[in-house]
Amino acid sequence: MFEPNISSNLRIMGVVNTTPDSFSDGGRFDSIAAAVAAAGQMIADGADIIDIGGESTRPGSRPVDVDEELARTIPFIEALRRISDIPISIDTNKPEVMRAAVAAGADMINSVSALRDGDALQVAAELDVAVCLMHMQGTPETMQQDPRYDNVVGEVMDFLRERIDAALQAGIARHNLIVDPGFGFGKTLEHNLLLLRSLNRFHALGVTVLAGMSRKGMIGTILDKPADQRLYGSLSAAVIAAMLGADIVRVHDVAETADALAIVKALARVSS
Ligand code: 9MG
Repeated sequence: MFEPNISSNLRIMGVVNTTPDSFSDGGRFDSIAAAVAAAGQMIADGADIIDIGGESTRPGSRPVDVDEELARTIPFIEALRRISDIPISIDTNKPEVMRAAVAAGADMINSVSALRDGDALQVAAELDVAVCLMHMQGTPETMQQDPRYDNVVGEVMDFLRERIDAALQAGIARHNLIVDPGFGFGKTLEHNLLLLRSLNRFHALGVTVLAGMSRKGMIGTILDKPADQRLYGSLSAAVIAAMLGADIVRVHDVAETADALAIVKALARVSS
């Protein structure tokens, strides 16, 4: 019999990107105002964390330089911090951006390279904030070209175990660690589905578990629909992840996800 394993601390992370294609407008000031408005709406809709990124990690995307990433994210973090005390996550791999973001008011680092860049491990330890370590095979530019695994769940878990050990060795507290299998980051549809089926196994790693599938290619491939028509598929994926013990779901559609997860939370309140 299937028994759900619902987190007692299930949270929604709302995604706000500050890449130029995210907000079409005339200039930097307008885009900050638009991003703050988008984040404010997410907070009103039930977000528990806001994730802010200044470098796209979509398949095929190219890296941006540090000054550009700082210019896109730091004024936004400062502006959001002025209007809300919501936990803010900075989606970056760059140690300089991590430092500046935390100084501007961020509470968490979301590293899709699992702190493998430069002295990111040491910087994260020094900053003493929550850190998400995500699995990715390859880099965003090339990762979807021919991803291969012999045993995707085992290999992703081994990688995350190794990164947890590296983080602990660097002095990052275990209570600050979050792991994420990295749906869509160097994975075929089958790899993603195998990871989703096995999500409850990731709790054996002994830290918080985050899952992000919102609007991703895995949903688009199953439904044969473009990104703007993946809401119901994304909600289904969020509910499955929550039933399999995800503690944090990273999503674009906060209001709809909050309703979907309210049903999951109701289920957690009754025992079998
Ligand atoms: C930045 N980003 C895009 N997708 C993501 C995912 O699935 N997890 C995390 N932690 N970050 C992501």
